[in-house]
Amino acid sequence: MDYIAIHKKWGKYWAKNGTNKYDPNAKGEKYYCLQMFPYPSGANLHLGHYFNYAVCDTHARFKRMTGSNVFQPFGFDSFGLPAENHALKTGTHPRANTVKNIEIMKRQIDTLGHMHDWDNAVNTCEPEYYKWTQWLFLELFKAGLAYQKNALVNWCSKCNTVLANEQVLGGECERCQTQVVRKNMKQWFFKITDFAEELLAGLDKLDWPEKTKTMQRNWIGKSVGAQVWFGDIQVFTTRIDTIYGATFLVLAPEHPLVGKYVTDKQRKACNDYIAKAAKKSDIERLGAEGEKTGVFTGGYATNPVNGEKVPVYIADYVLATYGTGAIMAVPAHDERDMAFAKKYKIPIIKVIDAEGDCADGVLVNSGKHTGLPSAKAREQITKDLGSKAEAKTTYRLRDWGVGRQRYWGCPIPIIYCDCGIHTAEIPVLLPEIDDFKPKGAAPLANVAEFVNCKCPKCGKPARREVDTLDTFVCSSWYFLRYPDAKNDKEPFNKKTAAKMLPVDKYIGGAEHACMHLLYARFVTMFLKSRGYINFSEPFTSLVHQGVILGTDGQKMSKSKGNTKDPSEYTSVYGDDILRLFMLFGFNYVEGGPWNDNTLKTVTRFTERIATAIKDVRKGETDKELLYVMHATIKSVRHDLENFSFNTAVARCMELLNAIGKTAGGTSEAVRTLVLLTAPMFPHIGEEFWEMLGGKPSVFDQPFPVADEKYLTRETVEIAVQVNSRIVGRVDIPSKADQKAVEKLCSEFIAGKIVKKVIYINGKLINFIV
Ligand code: ANZ
Ligand code: ZN
Repeated sequence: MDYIAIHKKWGKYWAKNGTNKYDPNAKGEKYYCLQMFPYPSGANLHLGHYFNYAVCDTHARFKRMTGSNVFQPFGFDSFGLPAENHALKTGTHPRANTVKNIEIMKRQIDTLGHMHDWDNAVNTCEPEYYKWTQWLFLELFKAGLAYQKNALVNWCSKCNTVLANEQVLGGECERCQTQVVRKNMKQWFFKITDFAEELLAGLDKLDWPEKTKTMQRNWIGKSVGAQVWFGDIQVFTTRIDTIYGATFLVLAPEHPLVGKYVTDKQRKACNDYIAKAAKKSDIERLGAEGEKTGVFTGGYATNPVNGEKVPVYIADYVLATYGTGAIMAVPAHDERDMAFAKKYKIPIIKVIDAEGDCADGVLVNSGKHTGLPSAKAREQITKDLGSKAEAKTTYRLRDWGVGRQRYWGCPIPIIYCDCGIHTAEIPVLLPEIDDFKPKGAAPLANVAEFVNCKCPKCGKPARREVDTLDTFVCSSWYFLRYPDAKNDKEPFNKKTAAKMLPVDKYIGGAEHACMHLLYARFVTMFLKSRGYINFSEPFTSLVHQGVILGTDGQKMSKSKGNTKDPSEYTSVYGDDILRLFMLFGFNYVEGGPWNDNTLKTVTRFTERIATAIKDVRKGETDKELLYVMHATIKSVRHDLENFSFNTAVARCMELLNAIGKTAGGTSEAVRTLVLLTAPMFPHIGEEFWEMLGGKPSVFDQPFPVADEKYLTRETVEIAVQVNSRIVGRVDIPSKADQKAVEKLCSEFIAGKIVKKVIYINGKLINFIV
């Protein structure tokens, strides 16, 4: 087959006839099928893109054929570091690069047969889009949820920018692996913490991978406990039941009360320690392996439950940003406190009698609370401490730092004037400049025409904000824009959003579990709270594709030299065969190492379908083929619905084999096979449909429906064993019970004494004689 010619032919046909256009008024229930949009940083699509876009398109086309009105838009996440770093490397302007790359990627997305409609495309670096990203910022600002504060931020000295906590992996910048340092800076934040409880509660109802939900739960990190005052030091604890065993307190090195407790004698040691701690990342500080270090302040506080004096230490395993930045340490029941107490020779008092050291149990050594079970004791002690304790729930989730000191991003629409901080008229356009290199300060600060403006309130000279927004802000709402991508009056029409959203199926990498997916949920909840939309969860159902590894079993990467260029395959076989190969060669959610042995299998399969079409025989379909055909329809429907593509292809191969074996007519089965496989190789599918005499597009045909009445075979063949060795096979009526089967097998046991019969329904009978 001339695959390349087939691709050209149908690509042209679709373009000319608008086959892939989305008609909001077409019949069928809307089905919003969305794949995470790509960064146009490198020029060419890689195999990961194919695995996401081409393979998922098979699901979308299947949904279309089963009667849904499928909306499967496409766009580009084009602001941000990847595009900017690429531009820095190649020396070209990020805009020029981005525009060029988008054109190339668009062509590739077209040729791979993705069923989308460029009329609905979004491109986040264009003012038509980012004007509304700025609108979102202003909405948050007006609601008091976008604010500035001085904060210790994660700073990457190579990217010259602030990173969100989520962008720091193992203490390193997720992009360039440079050690991240902490820097105190005034930053813009979104108050995602206001939605912590809703973000947590919403997870229960979502059809998402359990692992991803768990990651979000841990990231939000809800802790139910109490705040307790040891004098003026307030600690947060989840185990107030252990308070009689609190033999010391620990303040984070950054804690504001450190100065008050440090004695003259201890001052130098403390200052040295604080300086050292400032250089470590939170991850290093919390690491379980690391030795617990700290220093005595020389000061003491009072345990409110028994009036005893406890020494106050500084240690970096207590984080300033969590809870109250101070803890009561209970070495008998907390591993870190134990390690610390042993090192500094602090008393260890056991106060809980339990299976494990850290488990709940019954209180001992605990004054009047002795004998209470832990849960009851937590309640009672909190109550008995009166104003010195208070039940408290905390979250690990921090507000989202959104300011970036980079050029290639969405400008923050804020104006500073001596008379105050004001919102700017949008869009605030990103100026086209030549020197966009990061210098530690925002590159926009050097662009006088941009910075200098008139105060919208008093008319005096004022200055624009020069930080740009984290690119995750751009992608936190794009799914709302797609159904209304050309709207120049508002970010999206309320009615359209109500009709088209939420997204029914969202597909993308698992690495987005705690950033993009959390931010998008937050923005959705926020917009709902403002009455713009009527739903609080953007993505009803989520699928993560697996990772495709190199032939060596390692993650594909240029540095390892194990990458595969898709064009190596597509230039010979066209995109459809690559798609079919990916469908067949991998478990979609598991991924796995690249192995092109099965490439032959799928081309042979395709060629053999072509032959079956040419050799099609009129006449009645025999019973056996009808059975296989309907069983295949049933499985393929299930598999394409559930992203089990490899098994769907395998079942179609079985049907093809059955067609090859039958003595009866084949036209009905061949027609069914062509319809079942069409979504798996869309161009070839159209060609096959035409070869059968069908009128294009095959994707306007209904997907075959299994008829249950063919799914019970009248007879089945079972294996007959005597003493567990196979002695023959017999055909039995499929409804026959064990007694009837035994009778049919009597010839095998003639003259023998049967001691026991093992019958596996419809498969095997074993006579023990
Ligand atoms: C006393 C205690 C006794 C604790 C015990 C635990 C076990 P989660 O569940 O993760 O919220 N903690 C509180 N603030 C901290 C901070 N800023 N940095 C480091 N650790 C901090 O953990 C809550 C527990 O972590 C708190 O309960 C506190 O130690 C510690 F047998 O208080 B616990
Ligand atoms: Zn002013």
